[in-house]
Formats: sequence, C-alpha cells, structure tokens
Amino acid sequence: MQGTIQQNLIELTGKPVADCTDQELYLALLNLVRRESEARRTPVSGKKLYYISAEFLIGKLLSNNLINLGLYDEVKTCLKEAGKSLSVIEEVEPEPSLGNGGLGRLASCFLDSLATMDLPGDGIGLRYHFGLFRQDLSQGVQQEQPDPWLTDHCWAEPTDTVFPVSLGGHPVNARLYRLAVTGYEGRTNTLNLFDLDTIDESMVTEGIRFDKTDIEKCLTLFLYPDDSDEAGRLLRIYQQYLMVSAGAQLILAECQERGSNLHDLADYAAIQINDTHPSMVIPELIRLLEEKGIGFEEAVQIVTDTCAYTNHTILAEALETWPWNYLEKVVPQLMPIIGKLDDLARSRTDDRSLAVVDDHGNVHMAHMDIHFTHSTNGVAALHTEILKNTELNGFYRLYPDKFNNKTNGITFRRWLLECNPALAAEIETLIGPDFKKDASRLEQLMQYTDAAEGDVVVLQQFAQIKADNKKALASWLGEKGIRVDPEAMFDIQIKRLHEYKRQQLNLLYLIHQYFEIKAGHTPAVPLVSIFGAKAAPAYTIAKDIIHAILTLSKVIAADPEVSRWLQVVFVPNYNVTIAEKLIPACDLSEQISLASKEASGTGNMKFMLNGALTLGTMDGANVEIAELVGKDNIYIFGASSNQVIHRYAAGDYCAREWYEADPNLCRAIDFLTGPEMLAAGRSENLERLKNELIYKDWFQTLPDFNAYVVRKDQALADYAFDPLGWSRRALINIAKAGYFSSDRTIGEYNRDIWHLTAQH
Ligand code: 26Y
Repeated sequence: MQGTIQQNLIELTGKPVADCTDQELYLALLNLVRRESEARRTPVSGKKLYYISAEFLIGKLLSNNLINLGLYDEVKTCLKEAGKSLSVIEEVEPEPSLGNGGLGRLASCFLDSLATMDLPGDGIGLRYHFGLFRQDLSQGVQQEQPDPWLTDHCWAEPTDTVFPVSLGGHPVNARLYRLAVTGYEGRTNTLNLFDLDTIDESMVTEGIRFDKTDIEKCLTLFLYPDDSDEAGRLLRIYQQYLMVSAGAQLILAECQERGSNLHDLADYAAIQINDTHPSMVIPELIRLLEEKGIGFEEAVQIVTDTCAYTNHTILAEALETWPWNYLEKVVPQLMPIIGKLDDLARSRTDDRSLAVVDDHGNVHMAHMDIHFTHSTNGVAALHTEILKNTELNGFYRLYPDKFNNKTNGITFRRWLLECNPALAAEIETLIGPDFKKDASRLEQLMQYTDAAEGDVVVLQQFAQIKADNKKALASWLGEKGIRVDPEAMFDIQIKRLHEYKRQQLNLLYLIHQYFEIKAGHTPAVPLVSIFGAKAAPAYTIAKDIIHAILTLSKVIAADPEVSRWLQVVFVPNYNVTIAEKLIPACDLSEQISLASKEASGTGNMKFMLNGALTLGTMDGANVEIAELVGKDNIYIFGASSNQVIHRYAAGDYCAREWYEADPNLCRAIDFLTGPEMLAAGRSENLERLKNELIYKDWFQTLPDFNAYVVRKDQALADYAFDPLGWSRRALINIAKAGYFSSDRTIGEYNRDIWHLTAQH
C-alpha cells in the first residue's frame, strides 16, 4: 500500500477522517480493501479449483479482509485517533445471508484457507437478493422477512461477462458478479456469483411470498425458496441449473484461456461439488463438451477425472432426488445425457439400488455424483464410515477407491483472530504468532496445563478473558432489552433448527431444571441458556420447538424464584455476525444431535477453539474432538451411533414407553401443555410438539434424556466447584483445536483430490 492509512482515507473521502460519517468511512475502507486485494491477484497457470456451492455463508467482510491484508491494527488505530470506531463502522455493513448453515459456512472457510495457502481456488454460486430470510420472533413464533444486502455499495461487483442459459427452453443471460477473497498474508481468489438482470425485488409481498412461476423475475430472490409445492421445487431446479450452466461455461472459458484443449480439462480444473445441489454440472459439462465436438464416452471420462463430490448428510430426506418429469420441464437439453448416464451406470452393476434413474423415474443426484466423479468424501471420520458401511455401502463395494474422509475445519482467522482478539493476543504472548498460519502450534499451550493444577497465573488470565467476553455479550444483549447475569454459566446451542439436532432435548432439560428449582433443588450455579436458530419456513415442528423455547423463556422470566437461577434466551435472526459475538462468551457448547445424524458439525470446533467445553453425543466431529482432548475434557452422553442404527433397523422404538416409564420425563413433557405454558403461549403449537414427542420422536430424544440431565448437571457442578480445573480443561480444548483448522482440511483435499500448486 502506498502512503499511510490516514492518507489513503483522506484521498478516498476528500476530507479529514474525523469529519467523515461512518457510512463514508465504510465506503472508503471498502474501496481501500478492493485496491489492496486486487494488487494480490496473480494470473493462474495450470490447474485451478472451482468449488461449486448453492451456499456461501461469508459473513461480514470488512474486518476479515483488513485482518487478512494486514491492515487491521493500523486502520483501528487511525480511526481511534480520529474519534471513530471500527466496530461501529462495521454496523453499517449488511451481512449477506447467502447460506443457511454448516455447508455454506464451510464453503466460506474453505475459500479463506485456499487463498491463505496461496492455492488457486475460486467459488461458484448464486447472487441471491434476499439470501435466506430474516427471522422475526416478536410475535412468539418465527416470521420470515426478506433480508436485503445488495446496497449500492457491496463487495460483489458486476462484470460485463454474461453466459446464455436455457431455462425450460427459454434463453436467459446469467451475469457474472465477482467478489474478492483475500487470504491471510496470501493470494486473492474470486467468489463468482451469477444472477439475472431481470430480477424484480418488488415481487416480494407479505413476508417472503412471491409468484414462483415468473422465473425471470424471481429466480434468485431467495436461497431455498419454500419447496412445499411444485412451483417451489421447480424453482429450485431452475436455480441449480442457472448456477451450474453458467459455472460450467465460465470454467471451460477460463481453462481454454489458460491453454486447455478441453481433452485435457482435468489438468486445468478440479471441480468440487458441494453436496448434491450442483450435481447437474456433470451432465451440463458433458453437454458442453459434446457441443465442442468431443464424443460422449470421452466427455464422461473427462468429467469424471475433473469432478469430485462431497456428501454432507445421511438423512434420507436431504439426499436430493428429482422426478424425471420435473427435470424434463426445466432442463430438457440434459435429459438424453442423464438417460445415457443411467444406461452406463446400469452397465457397471446389477444392483438396481445404485441406479441414476430408479424404477419410479426419480433421478438420484448423489448416485450420479458417485458414478461420474473420481472422489466421494464424507466430512468427519464417523460420517465417512457410516456412508461406507451403511448408507452408501453398495457404492463403496463397487468403487472402494473413490471413498475418502475429509474431516471439516474452520478458518482460525475469523473464528479466533477476528471474533476473539483478546484470546488471540494472549495466545500470541505465550507461544508467539506462528499459530495464525500453522494452527498445530496451539499444541504448545499444553505446557500451561501440564501439572494437575496447571499454570495458575496463565489459567486465571484465560478465565479473565472469558469473563470479559461474557460481560461484552451481556451488554450487547442488554442493548436488545435482554438482561443476563454474566456471572452465570453461559450454555449455548446455536445451529439450524432441526429435530435431529435436538434443541427439544435441551428444552426438556430446562423444564426439568425449572421443576427442580421450584422444589428447592437449585443448580450448582445460575445458568443462562442461549439459543439461536432459524427453522425452514415450511418445517412445522421446528417452528413449534422455537415457539416452545420462547414460551418457556417468558414463563421463567415472569417467575423470580426460578429466574434467579435459570434464564432462557432466544437470540433472533441467528447469523454469522451473531455467532462471532456468542462463541467467545460460551462456557458450555451444546452438540447434542442424535448419534449418526450430524455429519460433522463445525460450531463444535469454533466453541472449543474459543475455550468452551463440549456437552455432546458421540456424533460427527464430536468423536474426533473427544479423541483429541480425552474423555475428562468433554462431556459425552447418550446412545452410540451403532445403538441408534440398530434401533432404527429393529423398527421397534416406541417413544410412549419411555415417556411412561420415567416420571421426570413425563413431568417435563406434560409441562408443555400445562397451565403456565398455555397462559404464555399458543396451545396449537404446544400440543402438536407434545404429541410429536410422545407418539413419534423420530430422533429418539427420550432415550437420551436421563443421561443428558446427569451429564449436564455434572458440568454445572464442575464449573461451580472447580473453576481452576474448568479453565485448565478449557485451555486443553484450545490447545487441541489446531487439528480443526480448515487449512489442515484444505491441505488434505489438495493432497488427495485436487493436486494444485501454490502460486503467490
Ligand atoms: C436439499 C436442501 C433443501 C438442502 C439444503 C441445505 C439440504 C441440505 C442443506 C444443508 C446441509 C448442511 O448444512 N449440512 C451440514 O454440513 C456441514 C458441513 O459439512 C456439517 O458440518 C453438518 O453436520 C451438516 O449438517
């Protein structure tokens, strides 16, 4: 950068920093970051990765980019000297909600690591105008509102590049928008987002309703528009095809420019398919290669060599299948190719359950991925084993060499340096700065935990940082009218609302605790239980769970006898920005999915890195966390994945029996429709949830209830009676978190699948 930050800001705004508004400073900083990140763009030679994903949950970018470009400290100081504050200026920046959860955030962490490691790797996705939705809880139930982020000044910049895409036989133009992805002391890559010029935001009325049939006007308004009707499902296929067709054209154009003759595409491009949402890129690439004169069989080989697939779930309902006639409406040009791929797949195996098109005419996107890419990976060790041994066992037997594990990771730049600067500074004081680029160095912190007591002064220092972060969170909540006691234990469950993640188990514990307090059995320490979660708009039970938590929160707040000991907080509109405030302030991290159902989880990693202890089941990456920290430094409970899988196979799970056999459980469930709850909430929602738990409970909450209560009470007692021991165990968690850096994950993808060379 030429000149000082101050000189640059004066040049960009035309006035002294002290005279600028926050809006003006935000814009100036955005432009400064753009200039600096452009300077770090270098032409790519050879192979480049394209990470195609329906979601990129990027979060706010200003601070992140300033950190990565090495400008953060200087900017902060310069602003401070002029009486300005970077965190206040950041409030001006809207958070793009271009994702809904783990998969989208993972994609963003990966882009950060790629650029940091000087690897050429770009994202391909869609430029949704209103992202997912903004969650409003003011009426005691979730209501969805549009969440606009495309202000006049935003990070994604339009280009003159457009690609023709045929949607249902009708031509449209996909315009390319580019967003710079800066690496920490690394190269600048690009997130490519496609959109149509014809989108009409004014179509959206009454929350997030719009006419789903006017494709050219509505296509990219929202991520995952409600697919409870046919128009919604068709719209999702239209979205996916816009993304992959424009993306495939971009990839081929770039590779040809870099010297590819397309026969050698796999030497110029690696394409990672993030779950099944971009799977149509396979037939689309084949179609485009055929158009350029390459024969079908060779095209299939080229695409197989170029593409790889990541699976993020074993939930049957999340494995996409599309009826043949839907696809025929949206992408008639792909149908002959999908038909030929089906023939080819059938020629490789007699097992009909592995077909691309099943006997009912449904196209199985994951099956197409596994047959016609060279790599299929799960996202945590346990998840990959379950894929190989059960869900995808037939495929594993057919293609054992394609299967591999890539345990997820998170970028430590955002999830430590940015969100918890005090902790990062303390770590740097103790072990130096190298952990920022080599997370395995965190292991050096183990020296301060060695003795039974650990290094008391250091542990107290860490405890103080946690206490300060909790105060900061309490004051942020206070501004929203929510008063919490920062001396209490902060227990946090933040993630999408889904029955398998079992927010309802946490809810039942809180009701149980309510009864115990009423009976004079107060907990070892006051507890603040914090939730954040969005429910899919058409997911009734998920919305009922939100309603029940909100109602319980009201009941407790109105009861001084209980609220001295227990507070329940539901933070509305949970997003990346809010996660960055909550995670550094957490004592106990809730990772309580039904074992075998959470592919990995990545919030669990963010919490441990920030010195929280985990209360969790042996599921997803919790298993690897437990292995690393040891069983004394994590609270594990509940049925194992094997037990769960057997219970499903036996098909004899009966929730009602558990409900009737356990008086505590019965009392907690009945409370949902007791007079206190009914006075504060809606009977329809509460009754439905109660019935769901007693008569269905598909995700087996009830069998784990008792073990959960015991383990959680143990955690409260340990926290209350052995604070130094708690700090020591928290520090062990930090020291062992290095494995979960997305730099490690990306290194493994590159070693085993992509084979890119670093280029600065
Ligand atoms: C088909 C559809 C509506 C759909 C949309 C989004 C299906 C799935 C998803 C998102 C899935 C997702 O976020 N999966 C999560 O991916 C994380 C990153 O690998 C995992 O850590 C987490 O366990 C998994 O639930």
